[in-house]
Amino acid sequence: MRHAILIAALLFATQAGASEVTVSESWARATAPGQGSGAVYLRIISQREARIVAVASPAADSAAMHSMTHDNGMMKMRELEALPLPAGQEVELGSGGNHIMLIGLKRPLKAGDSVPLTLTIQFADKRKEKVEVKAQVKPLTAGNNSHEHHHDH
Ligand SMILES: [Cu+2]
Repeated sequence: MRHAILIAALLFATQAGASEVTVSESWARATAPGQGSGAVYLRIISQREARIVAVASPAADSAAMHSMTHDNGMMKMRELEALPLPAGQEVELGSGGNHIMLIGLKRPLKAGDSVPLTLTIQFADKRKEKVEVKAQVKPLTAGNNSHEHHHDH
């Protein structure tokens, strides 16, 4: 059933021209044993003005968008209600900045696995679209090593 809906959505997207939302370079960093949360990074571009309003993953109890700022050498993460996607402009959820946090991982993220993720996109006309993403898990040493996550939940 879910597949039928997905195929219908894809056919519609093809008829409409091209998919309006494109995700690329999605990846997650492998987690250390005992680490309860993980971060996912990706690049996303929407042809029309939109916002990411929700994220979800079957790999974790919950998922959220976070922003990260450095304040006097202290790293602070804040949950984002929504992430704006200006029309035609690539937005990066990257290490060192905004990211998607998986909280309460059901099992550790292992290099070579992939993490399924659903992004809920809302366009300016209030119409919503779900975008399925499969983030590749890369070794712990990938990306910016100084980006450590300390979540106390
Ligand atoms: Cu975070």
